[in-house]
Amino acid sequence: MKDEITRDERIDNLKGMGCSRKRVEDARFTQGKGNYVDDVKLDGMLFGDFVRSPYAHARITNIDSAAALEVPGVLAVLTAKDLEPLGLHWMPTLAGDKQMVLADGKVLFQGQEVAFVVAEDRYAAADGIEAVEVDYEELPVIVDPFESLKSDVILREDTVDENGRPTDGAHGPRNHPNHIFTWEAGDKAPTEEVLANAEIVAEESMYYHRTHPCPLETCGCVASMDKVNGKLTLWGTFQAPHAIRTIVSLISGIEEHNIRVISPDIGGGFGNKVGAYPGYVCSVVASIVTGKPVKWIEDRMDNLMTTAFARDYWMKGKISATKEGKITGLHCHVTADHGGFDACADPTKFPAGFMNICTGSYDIPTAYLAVDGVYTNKAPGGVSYRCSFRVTEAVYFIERMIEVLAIKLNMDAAELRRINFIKKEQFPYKAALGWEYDSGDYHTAWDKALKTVDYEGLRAEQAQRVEDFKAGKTRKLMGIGLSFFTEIVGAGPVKNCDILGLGMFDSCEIRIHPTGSAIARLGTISQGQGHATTFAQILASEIGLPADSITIEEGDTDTAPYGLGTYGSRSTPVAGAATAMAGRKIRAKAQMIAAYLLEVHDNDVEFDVDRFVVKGAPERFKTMKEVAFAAYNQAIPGIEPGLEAVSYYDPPNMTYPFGAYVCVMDIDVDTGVPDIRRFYALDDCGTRINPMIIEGQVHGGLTEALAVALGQEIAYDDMGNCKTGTLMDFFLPTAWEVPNYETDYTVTPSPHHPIGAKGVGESPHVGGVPCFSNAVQDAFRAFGNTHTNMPHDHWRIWKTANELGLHD
Ligand code: MCN
Ligand code: CUM
Repeated sequence: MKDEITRDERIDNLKGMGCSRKRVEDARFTQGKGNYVDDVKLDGMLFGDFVRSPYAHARITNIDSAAALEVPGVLAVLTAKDLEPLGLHWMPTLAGDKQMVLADGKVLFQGQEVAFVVAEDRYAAADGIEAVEVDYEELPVIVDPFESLKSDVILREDTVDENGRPTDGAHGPRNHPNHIFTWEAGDKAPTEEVLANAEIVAEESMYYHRTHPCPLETCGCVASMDKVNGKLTLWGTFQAPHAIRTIVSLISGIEEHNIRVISPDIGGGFGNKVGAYPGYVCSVVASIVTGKPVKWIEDRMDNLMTTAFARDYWMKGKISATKEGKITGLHCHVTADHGGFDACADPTKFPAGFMNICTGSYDIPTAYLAVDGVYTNKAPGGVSYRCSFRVTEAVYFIERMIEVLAIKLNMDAAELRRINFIKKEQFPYKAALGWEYDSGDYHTAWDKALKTVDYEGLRAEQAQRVEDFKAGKTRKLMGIGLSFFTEIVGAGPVKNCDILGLGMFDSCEIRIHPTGSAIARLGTISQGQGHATTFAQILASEIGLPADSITIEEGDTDTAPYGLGTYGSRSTPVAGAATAMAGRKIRAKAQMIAAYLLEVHDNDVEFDVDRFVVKGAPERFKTMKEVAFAAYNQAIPGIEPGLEAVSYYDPPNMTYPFGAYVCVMDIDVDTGVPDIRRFYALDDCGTRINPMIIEGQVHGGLTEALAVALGQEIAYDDMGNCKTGTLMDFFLPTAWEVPNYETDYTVTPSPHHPIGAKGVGESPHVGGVPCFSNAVQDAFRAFGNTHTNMPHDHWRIWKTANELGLHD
């Protein structure tokens, strides 16, 4: 048979890996046809909402629901007393702590859930909330973690024995009632020795402020208990639907096969939707009690004030080097403010996430890290916002320490990085704090970045600007922000990563239909990342059917294979690998079918783009489409009918994407307003599946990085009032603040991933925050600045200028 199209055209037709395939999900999103949780509307559906505490720390002496129950449309008011007999007034957190579902005698943060009002609609529920009378007795409030560790005030009475002494926590002994854990990595004594004897030591303390991902869609769910057949269906904004099913089963006692969890379209997750929230539990209970579906959807204030915050890390570092700038040691201590409950969502063995990647991209022989988790009167959470499990904090820390060291050495910060990078030939590289970096080529990326932006030229311009400023010719300073980051994504090997005992593998199941199209289901769930587009591309390349003929489905636990969900940029490293492996199983069977059809031995055919070809006889082939039909149409001796495969993939290691970012900024010293003139981002995420989607991820992550670095904060006053609970006070950047981003790449494939891909979703945020921050700090370097804390809003920048005497 003669080919009607060329091989290149056949490759193009697949829209496989490497193609900037347009996002298949956008047709419905841009036309208002998405199906979000709040779009789920069921017959007789009720609405539940919370009475929340106005106080950050108070004892509850009485709750009177009588008046609320008189409000037209209000059907029930649940309090901790109602949940207690069911054992549901507290729930386990993903961090091994427990959390009140509804206030059990006291509240620990402003906005804490006190009672759940169930009504016929949202308006009646709101009226009901107003009518619930709660008597509070105020208690002393602690919002500072350092104060907390010194205080006599015991925040969590459930964590002390009868003498008020702290009982052991999930991560070992605790040294104070308000202390949660100490977590260490590396070698303490040798590191201290290196630091004590070093030629140069730079020290700095920095605060990575509390922030919040603030997804467009807030958290919510619809619980529907079908009492006739005993099935509970739970629609929700879940980043990990299977894990939620297992947790709901464990805490409710409903058998897991009777629970169906569905994550429909999700309007952004960013880590905010990983954890389990009281709203889920209360909705389920309310549905069981009333026998009707119950919806709970946060409003913006609920979301900002009470669900998973990010960061709140106080980091103290020491870094040592030779006079020539070769780094010899790193010491880091973190005081981690976890709020009222430790509701972080890290793998079990990592209470401070992967903070021990804080040696960064540098060959640092000796290092030590200790993290102390602390309770305060703030909202719980901790792991969210494009963080890769605290990698954001780690990278901010090391990229600031490098700048501080450069100042101390009076050295160029780009050069200091270059001479300390882990070299290409050192990979796989075993870092001092335990990780084995799978691959990297940092020098190539760095040189490319610096060359593209004309780094030397920029420094010359900056020096001239300083002269001009001193001569009174300008009031604008110029900052050059550098950052080089290494991420650790793809949790993770089951041997060291689990959540609540569930190993962090992931999965893909593929069914090929007779006519040569397919459906693949995964254990992950897209929240905007475009999985339906990109996973089909992986498969197209693996099995030779066009991506346009492959449906990707995620998020329904009744149909999708068990997986641990989407966060920590793990979908590509783990589920993407499962997809490739399942595709290869399909191909292996298809090869046997093709060989049978071509009447040759299995080994005499080989796969080529979209077909199996007889070796040495390219005119003899069977296309994948033909093979698919044969799988259902012919009785092939020794081969079962059908063409399906499933893969559960346990990655041998994480993947280590990296990147080189440069930000050029002009700062008006009199107004404190920064003007981002240029932002260059080079990312290396290994094999690139869809360059356009990667670029979109980078644009989004950088914009969120800009937000965090330049103004966004969840701030509290001394009484524990959240000062930033609305979008009036919480900075969300718009097109107005966002610069044009230049993106670039290098490709260093992961050696252990079946297609060499590494994750990318969080990289731009992880690398972007220090880059923006370094740009601000660098503008003031010539005037004696070493470090100021984020967020660098106009006021704080102005204040820095003022303190440096630039307004005199
Ligand atoms: N990709 C690719 N080639 C690679 C790596 C990734 O084409 N080498 C594509 C993937 O196929 C996928 C996207 O890039 O379509 C992101 O993939 P990955 O890096 O594996 O990250 P996840 O899919 O696991 O997404 C999670 C990550 C996290 S943890 C946060 S937080 C975040 C982020 O994604 N939340 C997001 N990006 C987000 N983007 C949107 N729009 N919405 C969110 O909530
Ligand atoms: Cu840590 S934010 Mo993302 O992992 O969903």
